[in-house]
Amino acid sequence: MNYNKYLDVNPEVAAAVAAGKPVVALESTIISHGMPYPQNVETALNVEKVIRENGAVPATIAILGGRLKAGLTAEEIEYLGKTGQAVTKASRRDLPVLVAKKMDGATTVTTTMMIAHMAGIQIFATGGIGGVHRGAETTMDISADLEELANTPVMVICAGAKSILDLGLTLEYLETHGVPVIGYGTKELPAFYTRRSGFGVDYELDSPEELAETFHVQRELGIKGGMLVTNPIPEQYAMDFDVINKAIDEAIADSVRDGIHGKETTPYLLAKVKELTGGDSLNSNIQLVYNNAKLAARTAAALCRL
Ligand code: PSU
Ligand code: MN
Repeated sequence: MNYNKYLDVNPEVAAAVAAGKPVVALESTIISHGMPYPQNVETALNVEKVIRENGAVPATIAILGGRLKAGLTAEEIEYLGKTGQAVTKASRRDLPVLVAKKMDGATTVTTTMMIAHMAGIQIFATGGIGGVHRGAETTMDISADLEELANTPVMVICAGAKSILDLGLTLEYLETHGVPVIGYGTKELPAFYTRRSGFGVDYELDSPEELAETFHVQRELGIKGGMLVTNPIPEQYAMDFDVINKAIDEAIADSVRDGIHGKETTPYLLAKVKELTGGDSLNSNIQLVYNNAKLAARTAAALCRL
């Protein structure tokens, strides 16, 4: 396979893609910015294990020394986890400078989709996506993740979006840009920590085979763009709706008071919510990522059978 000159695909991942075997992409902002050390590294390594146990090859994605990497070593994951917030959070607009200047970057949903696509990977598992922020009607803060979903043919399996965002406007944006939003075993958009949000999704699908077939048809129809699969957190790890929403409201009030904006907003809100809810939210976060990894591996396997 002739890869882009700035891309390094780890040999195991390259061999699997070439042989038409299942591969699942994973992002690295969740490691550097989404969780504290050392739980971030432990989780990232376990997610890879879950993917292997479910029949696929994991490809954690990042930018290291200006190289786009699809598939990291355990040492590279440890490095990203330990360096934490000091690694640049890399969205689409950051790539040219990071690569030209041979810098490191933790990939968001946006850049993970981009690099996965460059490496020939179609399925990507994560925790939550970015979206339209509350107050976006004046701040215009809309995550580049939504635009990437509109343009790049990768299926993103997540646990919905946190209600740090305006979930209603996020769904409107995805609708305008033609992104299918699928509920896995549900007709309601999950809100990351909780199985419910009060907002409906377009379609419910109930098996990895149905997800794979739908994505396959999207490709065969020649429709550009990705697909968003929202997989509710397992019941036993879900948080109390009122507890989590109170913490989120408080985190948003603090961010307004502290004048937080731009790419800092999401990491700031995530850290505040974690602080306000103690270890509970971290454990929920870890468990929902494992749950998404399992579904992604099975969907990747089903896609390979088509
Ligand atoms: N939402 C979460 N957890 C995360 C992120 C978002 O619940 O870790 C990360 C993801 O990497 C996502 C990025 O792609 O934040 C979105 O950032 P922004 O809103 O600045 O586009
Ligand atoms: Mn933003």
